[in-house]
Amino acid sequence: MSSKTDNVNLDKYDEEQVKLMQEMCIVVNEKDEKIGADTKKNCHLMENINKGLLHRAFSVFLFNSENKLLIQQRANEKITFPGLWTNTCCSHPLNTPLELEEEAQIGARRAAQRKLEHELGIKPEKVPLDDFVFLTRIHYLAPSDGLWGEHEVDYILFIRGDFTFDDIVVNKNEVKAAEFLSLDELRKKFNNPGDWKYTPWFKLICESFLFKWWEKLDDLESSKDVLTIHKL
Ligand code: DMA
Ligand code: MN
Repeated sequence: MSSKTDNVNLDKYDEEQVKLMQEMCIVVNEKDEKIGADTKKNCHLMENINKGLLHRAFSVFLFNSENKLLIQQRANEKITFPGLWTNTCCSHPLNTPLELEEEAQIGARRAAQRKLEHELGIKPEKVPLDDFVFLTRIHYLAPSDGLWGEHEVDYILFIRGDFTFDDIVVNKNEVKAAEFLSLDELRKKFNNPGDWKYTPWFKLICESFLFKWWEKLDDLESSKDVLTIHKL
């Protein structure tokens, strides 16, 4: 598929975030089979998304030993969905041999480990690849501001451990704030958001799966659905 980019000017955006728009994402079909690769920029332009361009992504949900979920507020520097509250960490496996590897979702796990360190300073040793529990994949489309949006097959990865704020060094270019919330606290925040706004994928995942998975954190095996790609 051809995608267009040349007439989109990135001058008004944060320089570091503009550089990251050159990353190469994995372009997939609705069955999550690789059909190509394209820049992060092209993959997130609504003009291309509206023509069907779809890419692979991951969403990490990190829980501490009290079963509290680490959530983050995206930095204002982010080009897509700035300032919104969302799950622990999201990004894309890149079009590299290590992150393309599909056996046991190892590529998505490697990308998750890489971005937890980049966004939140969480050391890779603290998040071994085998500790991520792959729940399922969701396919969704969400516009950000007209120009930009998301259209992804998103690998949902849970990880549990004795995480505290001592493990976290926030990258201010990526993350504005971070908080550990219990299931009840997040439910309350959802019903009574005040000035909090949420990313569309976090809302979709909360409404469809998160709350019921969270209630069964000690039995994640029974929530796994590794074959289905849920269209939300
Ligand atoms: C993209 O997240 C992935 C999902 C699941 C929405 P992102 O915009 O935070 O990606 P990145 O951190 O690479 O900018
Ligand atoms: Mn994306």
